[in-house]
Amino acid sequence: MNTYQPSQQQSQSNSSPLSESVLSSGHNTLSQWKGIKWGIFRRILIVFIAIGTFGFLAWFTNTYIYKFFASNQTATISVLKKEIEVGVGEAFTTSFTVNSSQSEDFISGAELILEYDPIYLEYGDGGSSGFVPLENFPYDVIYEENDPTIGKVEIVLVNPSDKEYPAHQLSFVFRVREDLTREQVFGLKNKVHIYLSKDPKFVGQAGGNGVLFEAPTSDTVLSAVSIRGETPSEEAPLLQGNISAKLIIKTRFQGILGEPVGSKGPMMVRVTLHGSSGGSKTTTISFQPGADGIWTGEYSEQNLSENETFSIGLKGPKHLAKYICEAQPSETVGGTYNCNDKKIALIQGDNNLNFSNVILLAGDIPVQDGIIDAVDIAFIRANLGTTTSSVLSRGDLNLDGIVDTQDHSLAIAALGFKYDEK
Ligand SMILES: [Ca+2]
Ligand SMILES: [Ca+2]
Repeated sequence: MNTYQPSQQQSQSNSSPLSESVLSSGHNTLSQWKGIKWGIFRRILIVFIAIGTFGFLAWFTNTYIYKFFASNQTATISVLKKEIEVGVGEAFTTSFTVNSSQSEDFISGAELILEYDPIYLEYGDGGSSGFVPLENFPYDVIYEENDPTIGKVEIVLVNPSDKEYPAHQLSFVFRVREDLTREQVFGLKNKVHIYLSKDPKFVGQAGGNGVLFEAPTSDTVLSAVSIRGETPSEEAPLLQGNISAKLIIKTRFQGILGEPVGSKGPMMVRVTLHGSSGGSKTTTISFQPGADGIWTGEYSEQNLSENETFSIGLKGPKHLAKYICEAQPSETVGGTYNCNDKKIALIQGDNNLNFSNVILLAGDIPVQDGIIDAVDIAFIRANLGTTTSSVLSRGDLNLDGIVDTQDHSLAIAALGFKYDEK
């Protein structure tokens, strides 16, 4: 390093009024003052060099070294369920996972655009946001702008947790427009697509350092949606005979242990008789609550054949469908009863069918689609603490007059079974 030494001449020509007054007091004092002045200058110089060096290093590291070590990662998109079939007015979720190329990468934010056909589809299910928060993949919605005239959603998500996941699931709810005419549905020859627009941005970290993800450079089809024009086909009929059976069915619903506090009214349950001949018949029956948590529904069925035995399917208003093959079934663990036979013989007159030792799992809330999924869970989560009747009619699973964490826990518990029995 060059050491700067001021010459005698320079010092003299640069002498200030202050140094002149010192000069008059004698030569010894003058050289002392010069020494002090040079000391101060040297310290300032060192500080400046230090600041400059550190600043340069920080800039250099940030510009070159950092990017060299934290080279860009590739973010791949996997679509969870591309083919979707829904009816008019029905909601569905479209989901995908973002996988980073290294398992220890942590995706901390995403900025993406979804595109859909606004003639057939709506973003969201009537709520303010269409983003479906999932417990294991926490993201906060920072920005969400939906343009329903062109079918375009811009959304910015930030992961507030510091957990590292090898893949991140992102789910969004859409709905088939309720005002679709039959002509529009039948005129629809092709499926309706939802796209993740090209070049979505993902940012993240790996081992504490920033990582930039290279995302797909073309549009990705997230969902290919078929819209059902009509209700499912007619059931095949039961065998005809001359038995008039009165069915007295007792059942229990998951989470309801006694007399309901909130809605005391009947629970409307779809009861399906499946005959051994392959025919079936579905009737919606009202079930009345009892103080012991057992609900009873009664109805009569005419013209049954003595040559036929049955299984009985029950589908509660917020519940997964359950099939029962015997008059007095039981299970040791709620939700595990399972059967394939048709062993119930119905006789003339009263038939006591005590299904109360088999539980009907709760969680497929209205509008029901035969599955407990993110749409059901998200509705309950979004309405925790709510007591308004419109929300209770959908989300209050244990009928205690409030949608709260108990309902959430019930739905989560039933999530392990997830689907209607078929
Ligand atoms: Ca559902
Ligand atoms: Ca409740």
